[in-house]
Amino acid sequence: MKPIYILNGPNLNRLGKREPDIYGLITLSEVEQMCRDAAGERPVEFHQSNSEERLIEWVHEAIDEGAGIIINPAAFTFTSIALLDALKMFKGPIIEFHISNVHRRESIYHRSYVSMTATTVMAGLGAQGYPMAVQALESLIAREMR
Ligand code: DHK
Repeated sequence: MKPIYILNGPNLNRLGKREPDIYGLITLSEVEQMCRDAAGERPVEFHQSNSEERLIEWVHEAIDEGAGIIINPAAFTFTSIALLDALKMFKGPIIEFHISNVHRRESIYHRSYVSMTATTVMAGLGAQGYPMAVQALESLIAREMR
């Protein structure tokens, strides 16, 4: 069974300590465990980096190895055409995930490059939304939706 890739962008390594009024108190390692539990027998590649290059390299790996991608690109959502170009090459379903409802925040968080290729967007569910994204991704994979 091909793995799913769960990729997290800049500053998410500080989850649990970072602006808890916006991002909550759950840590990224707790998020990882919730995702692995939700994935069941489906292998999971769970990664975080503050580097755009590293995130793009994991997308390239997913292009060759992965069944689906959940990506919280964080600030790169609104800045990176390079990340968009990498995701465009992925043939499986892509869920763009945001812990907060970016559309209810400052205008710098309103125009997403990733949404130009993502299959769907989940935002505002909090960190508890990650395992829901895993279930949604499994359904998209089963329906071969891109
Ligand atoms: C996380 C970030 O770091 C911000 O740059 C985004 C996103 C929102 C989140 O809600 O998960 O805008």
